[in-house]
Amino acid sequence: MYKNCFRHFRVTKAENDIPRFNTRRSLRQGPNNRWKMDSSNMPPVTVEGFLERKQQSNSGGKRSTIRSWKNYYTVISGQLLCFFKDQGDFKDWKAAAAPIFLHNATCEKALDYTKKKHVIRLITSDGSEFLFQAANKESQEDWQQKLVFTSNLRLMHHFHSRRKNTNKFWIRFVTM
Ligand code: I3P
Repeated sequence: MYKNCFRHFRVTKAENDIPRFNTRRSLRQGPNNRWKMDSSNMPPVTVEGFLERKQQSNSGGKRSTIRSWKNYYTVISGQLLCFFKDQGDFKDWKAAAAPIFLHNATCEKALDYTKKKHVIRLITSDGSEFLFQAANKESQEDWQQKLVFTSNLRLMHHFHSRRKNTNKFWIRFVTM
């Protein structure tokens, strides 16, 4: 069943270029392009803190046109990597960018990227590539470890379905 769901998920992302995995109740795009999440429905947070982020490529490995570094209060919640303006917005679960689905992503230290220190490269299962800069070596280790661990987890915390007559898909979080 999970295999089937995952295939649907990949099709959606290919169609839209960016991951749009709203949860029906727990994640909605609110005013000002904010992603409003319902904390009561979100899975546990394993790491949080500020990271600089740069998107190198979109889904399918297509070069990203928005290439500047942005600072986000970044959180791993379940198998999602979520982005907030600051800690206050995180408390309200008002996300500043679409979350990244970590299942089957690859993550390594970006040793070939020499312009900044403590940079991690994340490539998602649909071929999107992101660079993340941590504040120091310890933080880089911590984030990398948790990103790798989370990416390698079986698809078990999410359930998603397609609504009739729309192209929208949802992932619902289920407690297992
Ligand atoms: C980008 C910005 C990034 C830079 C990127 C630029 O310009 O300067 O910092 O990446 O270079 O396109 P803008 O802010 O106008 O979008 P690096 O820091 O990695 O050099 P790139 O296009 O070579 O990735």
